[in-house]
Amino acid sequence: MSQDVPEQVRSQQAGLSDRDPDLLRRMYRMMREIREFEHTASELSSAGEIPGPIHLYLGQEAVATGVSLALGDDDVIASTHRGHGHVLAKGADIDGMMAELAGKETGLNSGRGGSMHMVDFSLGIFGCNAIVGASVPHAAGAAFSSKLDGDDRVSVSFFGDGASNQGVVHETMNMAAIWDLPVVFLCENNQYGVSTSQEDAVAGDRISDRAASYDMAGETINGQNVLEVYDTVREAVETTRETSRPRLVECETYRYEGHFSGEKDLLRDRPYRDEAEIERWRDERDPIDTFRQALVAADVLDEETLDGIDADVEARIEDAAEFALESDYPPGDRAPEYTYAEQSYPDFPAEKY
Ligand SMILES: Cc1ncc(C[n+]2csc(CCOP(=O)(O)OP(=O)(O)O)c2C)c(N)n1
Repeated sequence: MSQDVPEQVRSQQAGLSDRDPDLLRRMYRMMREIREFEHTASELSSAGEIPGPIHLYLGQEAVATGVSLALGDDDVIASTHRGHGHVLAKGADIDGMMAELAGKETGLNSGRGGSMHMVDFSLGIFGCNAIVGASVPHAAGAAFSSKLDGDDRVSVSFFGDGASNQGVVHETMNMAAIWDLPVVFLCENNQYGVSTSQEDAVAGDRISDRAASYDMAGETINGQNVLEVYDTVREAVETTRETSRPRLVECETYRYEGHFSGEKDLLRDRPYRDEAEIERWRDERDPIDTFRQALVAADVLDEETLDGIDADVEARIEDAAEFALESDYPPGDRAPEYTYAEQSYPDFPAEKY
């Protein structure tokens, strides 16, 4: 391998030809789908077609992709305010997601939830969440229920570097360790919590070091390398499934866009991070570009095939946007529907718990 090949490409190229080509194709396609979905969502948001703010996942595609492909269909995820990528990768309907963002009746949650409240229990998607850190107890709760039910589902909670400082995260890790819950705590360290650098907000060198306090394994990996995320999380999930011991995985990643869709207007001339820093991550460590270069260099997929996937993905997301725009809003008098529960857990097997 030439010394001119950037490290981020070289590390992904090693051993590529021994891997399942179908899995590699799925990884590439999934990352492209997330990126295209987010670009389109951003355009729709700027055009006023999406009510409320959205938090884009651009730059972090390798994490959602690597994690989801390492999970079984029945495994559970609990997501954050930056959840589109997680939900898409776990298999949610793309049309339904786009329509949900636009607040339409055809949306994944009938347009009542929007960007930060997408849920699909049938796919093990236990919801995105606007409360920072809340995905962590939710995933642990799902893991507790798996344990009581005696099934072998593992739950994954996505949370950020900012959330890693929340009390509820630490309480939950402690409880998960005491109760032997099958949960993987998946920290996406994208370097910032709103405008605060994790360097200024997180004590210690690594968030994963905190795992030791809760008697569980913890590691920090390169979240821009989809193969590394997949391998690490697969191993973590399978060990957790076998032992019912929780684990902590920290993925180092980066968000390209602002904290939320309205950030530019809010900040004006007071940036909290350097443009050069953003460019460096984009140029040297982009998860999709570097993976593509590695696939081509290793002769696993050629440019033409990859261009074909790109075109296919673009058409699919365009269709989803059209579907969302052409769908109807719920009629005003039906807006409160699904907002309040009409009955509570009629089938709840109280005697079991
Ligand atoms: C309990 C709580 N505190 C504060 C907020 C406001 N808030 C929304 S997102 C965010 C930063 C979260 O940072 P991080 O966990 O690193 O996730 P990222 O946005 O980087 O994906 C904050 C403070 C909130 N929504 N909930």
